[in-house]
Amino acid sequence: MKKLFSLFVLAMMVLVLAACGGNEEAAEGSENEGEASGETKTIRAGIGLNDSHPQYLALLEWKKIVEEKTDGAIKVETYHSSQLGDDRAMTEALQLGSQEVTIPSTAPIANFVPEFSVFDFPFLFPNEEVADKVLDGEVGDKFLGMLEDQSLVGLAYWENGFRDVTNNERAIETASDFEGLKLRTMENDLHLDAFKALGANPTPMAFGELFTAMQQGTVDGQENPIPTIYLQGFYEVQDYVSTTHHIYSPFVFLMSKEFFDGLTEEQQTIVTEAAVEAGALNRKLNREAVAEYAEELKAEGMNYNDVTPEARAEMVEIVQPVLDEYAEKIGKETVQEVYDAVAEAEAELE
Ligand code: TK8
Repeated sequence: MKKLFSLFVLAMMVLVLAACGGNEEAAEGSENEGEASGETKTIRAGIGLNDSHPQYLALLEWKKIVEEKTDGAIKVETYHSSQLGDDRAMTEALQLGSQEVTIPSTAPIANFVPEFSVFDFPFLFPNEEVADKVLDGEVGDKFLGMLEDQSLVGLAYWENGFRDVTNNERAIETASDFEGLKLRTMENDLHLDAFKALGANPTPMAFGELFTAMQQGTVDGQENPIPTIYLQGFYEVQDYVSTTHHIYSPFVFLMSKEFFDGLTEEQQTIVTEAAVEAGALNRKLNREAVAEYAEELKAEGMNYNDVTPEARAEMVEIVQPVLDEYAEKIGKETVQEVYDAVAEAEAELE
């Protein structure tokens, strides 16, 4: 009996030592020692649009999913209205590790990865369904992979939307109406060159400075999707809105690569899947809002005109030499791959 009892005690001791050793391994071995010690990681997530925009509402949904699924191991602080800076500054902050998440349009991203300009080729995407298929498919993934060299991780594509022109001079009915217009553009050379080709006088400007610039007459107008035009109150300082729908603008949910690499595999899966899930909400809210907000803009006294397909076709013809020039810069094969993916998506959706 005594021998049996001693053996039992010995076995218990071995088990207890093994268990402790296991925990120490987890602490040392896990990519993030903090988790083993229960330390919370904080994500600073900033955007330029205000807190009524579908982009911010979807960011709050992302925060909710991530905090719930990580049981609070990750805490998300959300900032809107350019509180942490403009798109380029926030993207640079991710590269430096002083911010963890931002969700800019592809246009400013082209300053870090020039290939992203292809998504700002006017009239590339005929509708949202084709855009979703291409962006959420192989081609979209290939472009997200290009971000890693810039110390950035692209988790998902969200939606800014089809961009329309507002200004204080005249309705844009045909390409000639752009003549001499001082138009603010995003900080993207393709946007600048395309609007110059249309006869406008474009000025690149951070989004956070735009409202004041329109209020003071520094610029005559700008271009953004209807939800942004309405929710940012542009109707207070703009008289005309014309549905050029000249570009479908994707957002990219960006995370600092340094921060992403410091997450456990499980946390990486959680933040990525949450970005896709919240992105679906962003797209849904954005699309549901366009018709209602268009009516609101008219009710606020804006002169609202739809641009005809013929006028759009004329604009494409005028900017085509600019697109050919950028296709050379970006790589004709890369550009062709995107156009082929658009054609394939259209065929599948027919
Ligand atoms: C907001 C911008 C905005 C974009 C622009 O930060 O700059 O006009 O369309 O949504 O990213």
